[in-house]
Amino acid sequence: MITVYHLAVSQSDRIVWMLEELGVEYKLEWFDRGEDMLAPPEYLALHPAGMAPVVKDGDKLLTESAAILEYLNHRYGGGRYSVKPEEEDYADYLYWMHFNNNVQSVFFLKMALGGDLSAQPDNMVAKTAQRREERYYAHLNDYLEGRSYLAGDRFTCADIMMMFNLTALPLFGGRSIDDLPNVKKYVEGISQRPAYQKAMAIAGPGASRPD
Ligand SMILES: N[C@@H](CCC(=O)N[C@@H](CS)C(=O)NCC(=O)O)C(=O)O
Repeated sequence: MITVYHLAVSQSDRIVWMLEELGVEYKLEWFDRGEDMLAPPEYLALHPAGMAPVVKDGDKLLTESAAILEYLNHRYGGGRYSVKPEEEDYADYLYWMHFNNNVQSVFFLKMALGGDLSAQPDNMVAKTAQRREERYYAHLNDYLEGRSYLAGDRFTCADIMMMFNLTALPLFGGRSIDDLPNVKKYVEGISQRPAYQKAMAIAGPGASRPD
């Protein structure tokens, strides 16, 4: 049995979503953040990395959401939500799987700098973060023109990696997508997936600890 150690609210909602897409049985263990908004000591005790998501499959503990998605998809889904090296969209798949790192690093810089990057024109770090934020999101919006998915014309793990950034980060001061029509349309389309809706009801930003 797979156990998902879910920290609320966190990127571990991606893992619940993947498992719902795959129709694989799992157990969810719920952890609330401490008053400092960080993972509590019980969560840190699960794994040396101490970061959500943490997943257990048999005796194996896994962290890093992109790695866990690939693991689950290949082990339990025959790899159907990945793109193979010989397929045309392989490079796009890899690129968008890793794009998460860019968006997350800009988000944390923005938080560390007080949330308004434009207010600090003489701060080189704020300038860099602002330029990166604008360019990354503009690039995503341009790329999504006429597309429903990130890698080719089918749903993949890259879409699972992306959605948290577009839907959850704005709730905590991350860049809004309201002025990005292609991104908004993409989010609306992916949000229709029954597995997404079920996963968000269980472990998304609006979910609460099960009884
Ligand atoms: N690259 C990691 C990022 C994990 C991460 O940043 N997790 C955050 C939650 S979204 C966390 O554990 N925060 C609580 C803490 O650091 O105490 C992944 O994709 O799994």
